[in-house]
Amino acid sequence: MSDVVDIHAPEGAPAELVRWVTEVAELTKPDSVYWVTGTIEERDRLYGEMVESGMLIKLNEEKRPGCYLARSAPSDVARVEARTFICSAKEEDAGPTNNWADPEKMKDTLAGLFDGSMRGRTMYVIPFSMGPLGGDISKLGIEITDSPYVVVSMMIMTRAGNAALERIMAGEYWVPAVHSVGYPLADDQGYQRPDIAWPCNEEKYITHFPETREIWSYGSGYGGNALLGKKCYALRIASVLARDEGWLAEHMLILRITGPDGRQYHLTAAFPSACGKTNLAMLRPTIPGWKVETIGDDIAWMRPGEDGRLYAINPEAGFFGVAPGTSEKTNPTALHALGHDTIFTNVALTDDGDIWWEGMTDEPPEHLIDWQGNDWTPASETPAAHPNSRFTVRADQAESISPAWEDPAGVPVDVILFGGRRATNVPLITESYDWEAGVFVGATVSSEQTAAAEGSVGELRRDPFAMLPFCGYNMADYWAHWLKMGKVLGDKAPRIFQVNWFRKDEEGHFLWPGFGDNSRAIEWALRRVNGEIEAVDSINGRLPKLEDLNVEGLDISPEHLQALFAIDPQAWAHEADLTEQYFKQFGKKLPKELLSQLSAIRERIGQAA
Ligand code: O2Y
Ligand code: MN
Repeated sequence: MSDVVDIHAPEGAPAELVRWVTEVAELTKPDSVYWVTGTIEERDRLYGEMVESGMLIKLNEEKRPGCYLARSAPSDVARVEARTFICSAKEEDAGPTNNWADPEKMKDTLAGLFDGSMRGRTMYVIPFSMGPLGGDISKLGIEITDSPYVVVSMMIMTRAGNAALERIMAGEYWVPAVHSVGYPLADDQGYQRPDIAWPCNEEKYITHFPETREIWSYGSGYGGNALLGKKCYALRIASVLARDEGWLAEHMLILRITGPDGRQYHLTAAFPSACGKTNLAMLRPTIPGWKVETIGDDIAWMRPGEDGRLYAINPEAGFFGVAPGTSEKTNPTALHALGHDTIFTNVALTDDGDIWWEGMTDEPPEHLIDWQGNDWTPASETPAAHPNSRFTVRADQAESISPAWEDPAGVPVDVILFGGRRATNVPLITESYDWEAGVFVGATVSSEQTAAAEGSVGELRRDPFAMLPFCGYNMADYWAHWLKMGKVLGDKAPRIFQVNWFRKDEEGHFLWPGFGDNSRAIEWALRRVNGEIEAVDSINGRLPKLEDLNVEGLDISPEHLQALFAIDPQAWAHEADLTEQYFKQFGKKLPKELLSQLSAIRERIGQAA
């Protein structure tokens, strides 16, 4: 069998691009190479081919026009952090919070795995832009993949196709990313096997090379492992680019908020998984006169503008959101966005060709086909939809999308929020004293573990800047970069706040209703930015005077309100000890400013005790 593949390079393709695609094709040995152009006809042809092959199920065209359901292999249902590697030349540049692998050894391992990995398949070449095409903050990439599901998903999640290729042809910088599901349809002897609905490999490697700015992903067809524009590029590789070029690549949603007086504010917010980030990105405020629009739900790229302020873009073009729990009550905006042209992965199928997941309705349907293709009834012991089942949908299908969401210049950021899931200690909202204190909050943000599978229940799981699995270099160097950015921005820097929607009373009930009422805490932050109100100094920042938090129309007792903001110096002394311990792993790289912040907190604890 011949291993020579015609790569069908488009006319005018730069030599470097032709060489790279040729090298990947010679290694992976696909049957054919196809360059993705990004047209609707191309997308629909791919959908048709995937329905034909059994990889997608077409949903009821009357109920959900243009929608499809994919069911993954049970072993390929989420990002695989344990198989995610930062392959920097020096181990210390990956740092203690990343899996490090020697780049040369990893390249050898990958060469073995990718050798012939696309036999019998089409190799797709997807040029894409992260961020509006041609924008100052945007960047280009090319993903090579053997998965048509990845192609149609990248068409939703990025600006993919000829417009991006033209910019690459014109000589703009681009990041190379190679992906294979690792399920060739023939071996080196030419023996063939049939394809399956969700090809993947038990062995998985999600690898990043920060020095050469490359991504290689093997063995998974799912989400963040395979749609390489998202976590791999827009966070892990982009965080390295941002460090070197003086900007920020962050795991943050972006909102535009308009007050009753018409003034517009922009807010970015970092939250660890399972803290309601998508719901906040599509917030419907319960306080009259305020309007919230979505600019991004997951990632923000932020760069100082000519006026010295920090400008943010959403590098993505779509949402890859968790389906379970999305309902008319929790997030009507998301639910409405999913009415058409959406790919659903691992949700349940109704008898009339529609979709369902836990939490979508109060009562489940009487019969479903579950995410693994089995009959399901309310008596079944397993969930109908996988807990990490997803929707992939264009961002502009959300009715909350802001007219500014594709502004290539980005939006000027007024406020940065850091949130965790804390039952105790952390107040509903706290304003950091200054940028450095805010960086300390971002660096130490944590959630109490709720499931035994995550470790000891109640123990703090740190997720600094919600970047733990996404920072492409040493976390302590990343904090130093944030501190440096604070110096660059000076008095034009956004104000930093910490929020916690999850504080509980002694009986374990949530003290705060959350969802749309989170707008009340945000309103307080914006009034602070506006200089309208005073705040009260406390151990870890400034707290609202209770009369300044708008609780009109909210059923919350004065005791609960007090409890939401209660600060126990003893508990904070314990937190400070835990922080000191946590910082130790970063050794000499830990910025001294963070130790000074810890001392300042201890001093304030001493004064409060
Ligand atoms: O499991 C996956 O592959 C998806 S993870 C994900 C998807 C969208 C937005 N954020 C995340 C995340 O893990 O932060
Ligand atoms: Mn995320």
